[in-house]
Amino acid sequence: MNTIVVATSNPGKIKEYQTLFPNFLVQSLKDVHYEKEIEENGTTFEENALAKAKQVSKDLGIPVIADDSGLEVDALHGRPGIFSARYAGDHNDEQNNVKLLEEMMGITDRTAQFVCVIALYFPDGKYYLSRGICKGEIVNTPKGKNGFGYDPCFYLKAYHKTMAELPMAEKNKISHRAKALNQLKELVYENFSDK
Ligand code: ITT
Repeated sequence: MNTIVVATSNPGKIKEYQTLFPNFLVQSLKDVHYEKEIEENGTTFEENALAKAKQVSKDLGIPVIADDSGLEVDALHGRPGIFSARYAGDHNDEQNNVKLLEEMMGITDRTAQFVCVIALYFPDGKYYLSRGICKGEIVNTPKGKNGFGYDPCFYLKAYHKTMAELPMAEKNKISHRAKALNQLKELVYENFSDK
């Protein structure tokens, strides 16, 4: 089976990529035994996605996908943004959600968006970037068990549900990640399939 390496340590992202690419074997950094630290010092999703994909692609000598994503809340002037994973603690989804709802207490403007930037990097230095956005609102009380990260706090008006109440197949039709990936799908099929 053709493989795609996604330069991520986030199991939630890997599950989604595997469902989005049913004909490929999607491998995480752990799966390919990549243990080197990856610096995410960028000031934008684009810079961080590129840094992750570039480092791993150069080291492994193969094309690599990376994803930098997060939640931008309008009333918080776009925070937590690129710091979404480390907002309250180190990659602690539960603590992040508690902190978010505390910060949003008493605020009536609940609008927010999920952002995902995907970088596809080739070892010869060629690369592509794509950005996907999904708009919603921050709830008062988290709901749902699916997905990961801020999904239980992210309400989708059209579905009357939080992102964490949607089955993965539904999330994958409308998510920021799916939208970003759709723009790169052709390139992935061209470059990752056996010719
Ligand atoms: P890698 O860098 O190893 O890929 P990470 O979790 O650190 O994993 P990011 O720096 O891109 O990745 O941070 C993404 C964070 O944004 C993630 O941990 C969640 O808190 C949030 N996030 C991104 N996409 C999300 C989604 O689809 N649903 C809910 N939260 C999401």
